[in-house]
Amino acid sequence: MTYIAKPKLHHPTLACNAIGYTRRDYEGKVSTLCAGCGHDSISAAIIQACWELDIEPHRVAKLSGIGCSSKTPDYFLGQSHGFNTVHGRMPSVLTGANLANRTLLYLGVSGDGDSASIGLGQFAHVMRRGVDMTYIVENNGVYGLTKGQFSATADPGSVSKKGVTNTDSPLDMVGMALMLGASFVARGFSGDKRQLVPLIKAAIAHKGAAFIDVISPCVAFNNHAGSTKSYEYVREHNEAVNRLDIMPARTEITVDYADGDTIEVEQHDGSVLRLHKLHTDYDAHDRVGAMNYLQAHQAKGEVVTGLLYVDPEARDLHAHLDTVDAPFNTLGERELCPGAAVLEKINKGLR
Ligand SMILES: Cc1ncc(C[n+]2csc(CCOP(=O)(O)OP(=O)(O)O)c2C)c(N)n1
Ligand code: SF4
Ligand SMILES: [Mg+2]
Repeated sequence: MTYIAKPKLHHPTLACNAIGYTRRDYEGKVSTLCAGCGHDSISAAIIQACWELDIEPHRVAKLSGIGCSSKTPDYFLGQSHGFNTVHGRMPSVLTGANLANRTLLYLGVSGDGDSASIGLGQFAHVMRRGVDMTYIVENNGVYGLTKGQFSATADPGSVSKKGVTNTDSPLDMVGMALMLGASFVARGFSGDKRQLVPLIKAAIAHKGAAFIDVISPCVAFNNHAGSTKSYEYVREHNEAVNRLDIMPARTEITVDYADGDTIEVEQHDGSVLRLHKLHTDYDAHDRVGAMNYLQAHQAKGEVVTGLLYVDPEARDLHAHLDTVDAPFNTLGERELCPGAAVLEKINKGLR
C-alpha cells in the first residue's frame, strides 16, 4: 500500500526554475490518500508554489500533527526537513524549531481535527505569538483518518454520510486566526489551484504568522449532499473577495487592472502582492472589518475565500524577543555560556 518508490529519472526537457530545479525535485513519496481527496490537490499547490518561488528544498522545514492532512508532508518536498509530531502538538514543535533556527522557512500542515479540537490551545498561542511560518489547515469538516466523525469546523445542519445532523456551533479557523493576531489570513479551496498557489506563495513570503484555511473535501466521508464541505457545495457558494498575483522582488509588473480595483502590498522580502478586488467593498487591511464581513457572509451560507487580511508591517516572535540571527547549532560555548561572573550577577538580580 505505502512506500511506492517514484522513478528518480527526470525527463531532460522538464522545465527548470531559476535555481535549476524541476517540479519533480519538490515532490515527495507517492500519496496513499483516497483518489480525489482534496489534500492531494493542496500538496500539488505547495509543490507548485515552492517551485515558482525558487526555494531551495533544504531551506524548508515542514511539520505536521496527526490525520490524513498531517500525513501529506510525506507527499511533497521530499528533500526538505520534516517532523510528523503528535496529534495537535505541531505548533509548539514548530515554535521551538523556529526559535532555534530562524534561517529555515517553516511550513505547518494540519487538519481541522488536529487544529480545532485537540490542538486548539496550541493553534491559539502560535498565532498570537506571531511565529514566522505558513500554517495550512486542510479543512474537510471531519476526522478523515478515524472514519468521518464531525470535526469542530462542521457547520450546524450539516448532515453526515450516515444521515446524522450536526447540531454543534462551528469553530471558524479564519475568524479565530484574525482574532488571535495572525498577520496574514486567507481562505482557499483545494479545487481552485489558480487561487491557492498565489495564496501559498504570498504566505511563504510573509514575515509573521500566516494562516491559510483550505477547504479540502473528504471524498470518503464528507462529499455527499447535505455536507457544506463537499466539492459541489463549495463550488456553488464560493465568494472570492479578491484575486492575488505575487511578483518576486525586482521583476517587472506586467499585469494591469483598472485603478481603484487593485492594491499593491510590498512584503518584507521586496516581493509585491497585487490584490485585484472582486468585491470592491472588501478591505484586506481591516482586521475588524474582515471579521464582520466573514460573519455576515457565513450566516448566508457563503464560503468567503481569498486573501482576507494582511499586515505588511507585521513583526514576528524573533523581533518581539530580540533574538540572535544565528541558528543555535552554529553558536559555540563562548556565545552560549556567559561565564560565572555574569551568571552570578543575573542570580543576584533575581534574589
Ligand atoms: C492523542 C490522540 N488522540 C486521538 C487520536 C486519533 N486521531 C487520529 S487522526 C484524528 C483526527 C484527524 O482529523 P483531522 O485533523 O481533521 O485530519 P483529516 O484526517 O480529516 O485530514 C484523531 C482523532 C490520535 N491519533 N492521538
Ligand atoms: S479519508 Fe478523507 S481525508 Fe482521508 S484520505 Fe480519504 S478522502 Fe482524504
Ligand atoms: Mg479533517
